[in-house]
Amino acid sequence: MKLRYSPASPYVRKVSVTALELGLGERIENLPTDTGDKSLAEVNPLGKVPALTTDEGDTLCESPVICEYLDALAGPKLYPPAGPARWRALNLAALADGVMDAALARLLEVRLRPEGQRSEGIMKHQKGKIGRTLDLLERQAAEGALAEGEGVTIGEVCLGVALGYLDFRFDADRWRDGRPALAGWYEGFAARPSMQATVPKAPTS
Ligand SMILES: N[C@@H](CCC(=O)N[C@@H](CS)C(=O)NCC(=O)O)C(=O)O
Repeated sequence: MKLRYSPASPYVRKVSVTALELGLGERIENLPTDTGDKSLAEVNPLGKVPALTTDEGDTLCESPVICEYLDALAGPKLYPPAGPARWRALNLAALADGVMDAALARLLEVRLRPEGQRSEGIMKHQKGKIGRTLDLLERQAAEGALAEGEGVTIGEVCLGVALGYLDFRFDADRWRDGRPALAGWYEGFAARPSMQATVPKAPTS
């Protein structure tokens, strides 16, 4: 399989962590890709990474689809069967994806607009989404609702990657302050080999 890849993208990291958790690391070739590349638009008309071309030659777009595909291929492991546990995992994944989306939107506001033209309102709006979501997850972590060890699901994978992205891009925000349970959970999750092998490298996207 071939993965359109950027080492700084949290969505790509989510796919890579998923693959490693499933023992699929060796089967995926990372193709470093600039999102402005014409060749990316040929496989994914949305022009986004990640995009995964399967051994059958089909290209899957969007990290939630790719992660579920990988789990179907080598699992099931990260997606619980139909029922409450599955909804919990998918909802956690959706919240964590929302944190990534808000963090990326905030970053792009800083990156793409010259100083003077940036919207403080948009940046505050995105920061608010992240803060409220992390407060909810702090309460869940304090209740022991976040899985560890062999019990982790796609929800925890997405959350771990989202928190790692905040460290990478918005370290100065100190998301751990006032959230000791979430910080404690993340410390354990970040030590997993799949996370250690995928630490974001270059501040380029
Ligand atoms: N919802 C998508 C988001 C992917 C995404 O936004 N990737 C960024 C890189 S972090 C990208 O390719 N941006 C280029 C663009 O939107 O044109 C997913 O989960 O895969």
